[in-house]
Amino acid sequence: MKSSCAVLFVSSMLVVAPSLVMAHGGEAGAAMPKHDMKGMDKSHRTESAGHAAALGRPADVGRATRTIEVVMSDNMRFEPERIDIRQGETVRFVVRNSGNVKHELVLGTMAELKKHAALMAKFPEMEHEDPNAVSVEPGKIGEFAWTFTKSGAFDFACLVPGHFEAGMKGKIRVKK
Ligand SMILES: [Cu+2]
Repeated sequence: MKSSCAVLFVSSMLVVAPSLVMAHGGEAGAAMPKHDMKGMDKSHRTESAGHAAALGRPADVGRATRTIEVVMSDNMRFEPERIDIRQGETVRFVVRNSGNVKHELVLGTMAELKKHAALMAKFPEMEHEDPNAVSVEPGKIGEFAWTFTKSGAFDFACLVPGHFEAGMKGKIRVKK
């Protein structure tokens, strides 16, 4: 109860803050960087929903027809690096971080992942809340489910700054 009140308070502050800034023209300069960052994050999220469309759609873990375990390690590799999926399958990804630093698994196309990695380099603190991604702390397990509605070759990667560049990526093949 207490925490949901806090969340409500914070989100209403976020809604109110920009109009306060507008009202006090003199403060607009100081508030600008934060406002820009918010706009940035928002457009980034919209874009991520676009990633989702290229591969399929988010699903409830409980509706998964198949579970795939993926291990992420500090040698900047996913195990397995190649995943074969049949079109229409709903997959529950159980993602374990066996390393000592945070890793994440983000589904997308290579072009989108590269663009996203560049954004992460600029905003290292950016957290993923997107349904096509999971961030996992060291020693922990995260999961999400995804329905692969389209056939084709797709990709996944860890977009923690430097990891993608070090080769932390894998391939997904969705067969008809
Ligand atoms: Cu990583």
